[in-house]
Amino acid sequence: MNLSNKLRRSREALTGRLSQLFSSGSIDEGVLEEAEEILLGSDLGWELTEKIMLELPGRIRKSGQGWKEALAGILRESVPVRSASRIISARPRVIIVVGVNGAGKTTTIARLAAMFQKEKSKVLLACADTFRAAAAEQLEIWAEKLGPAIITQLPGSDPGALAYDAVKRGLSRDYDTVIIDTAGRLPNKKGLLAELSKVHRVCGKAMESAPHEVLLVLDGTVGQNAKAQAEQFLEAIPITGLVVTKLHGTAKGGSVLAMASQMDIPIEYIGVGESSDDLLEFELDSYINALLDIEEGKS
Ligand SMILES: Nc1nc2c(ncn2[C@@H]2O[C@H](COP(=O)(O)OP(=O)(O)OP(=O)(O)O)[C@@H](O)[C@H]2O)c(=O)[nH]1
Ligand SMILES: [Mg+2]
Repeated sequence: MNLSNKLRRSREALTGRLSQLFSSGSIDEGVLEEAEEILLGSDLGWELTEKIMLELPGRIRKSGQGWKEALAGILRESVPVRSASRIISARPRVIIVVGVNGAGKTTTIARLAAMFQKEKSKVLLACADTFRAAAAEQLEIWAEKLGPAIITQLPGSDPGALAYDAVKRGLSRDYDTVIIDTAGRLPNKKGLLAELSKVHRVCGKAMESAPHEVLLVLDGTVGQNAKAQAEQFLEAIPITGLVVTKLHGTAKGGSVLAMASQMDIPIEYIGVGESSDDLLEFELDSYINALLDIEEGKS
């Protein structure tokens, strides 16, 4: 299934409604007001929506472009392309995955493992969520299904020690990639941030250059709250990339573009469904095209 189909709900909410709105050919005040509502409803955010509302009428009138091409043009010019800083040469490449509980960390890790294994990478998973009893079990089920090795610890044990062991094992047993799952919730936020900061620090003790990446997983349906969430995690751990999940099944797919324009951190992957191959590398142009139902190559 292509990206446009995966983003069906967002595409219909945005493009379907805008098509209807602009079909009369007139762009009076009433039409513009409704267009603004539709853009905000798809979670593009105030900033981006304001910019679009300022530029869209003029572009349509002056250039004779259709609304869709005009809107795609504004989005392409307004949303910066940030490229991921992946240190793929490190061996093992150590990736810590963080995010609030339920954001999709464990699911994302399973999908990343599947993706890396397809590229012939030898993957070790580590569950540093020792707070929630079922966390290790959940990752173990994925590991069993997909094949990567896994290390876990009993609930209540030190997540830092586990991260250290994982990186050391990655080094001694020739793993290409070590992915560390972390807790999303502890009794208090301060405790969680201190724990993440420690996991980060001990990776560096086990291997000087580690961790090579820290991915923050954000639920795509939280919309405007994503930036505040990222800022909280940044207090504890230097995030290198974002993963936005659950975009399949939400009409708020515009949030990805809002995040991409508001945050300095690149969006690296998007989660668009339930199966293990539903994690895609994020590519801005393809995303805009899919959301606006523009055929690839025609933009
Ligand atoms: N539709 C959809 N569901 C997803 C996606 N990613 C995760 N989910 C679902 O979201 C729920 C939570 O995902 P987890 O991966 O367990 O989240 P987590 O961040 O590890 O949660 P904690 O371990 O509790 O902190 C599960 O039911 C997943 O199936 C996605 O891209 N699309
Ligand atoms: Mg989890």
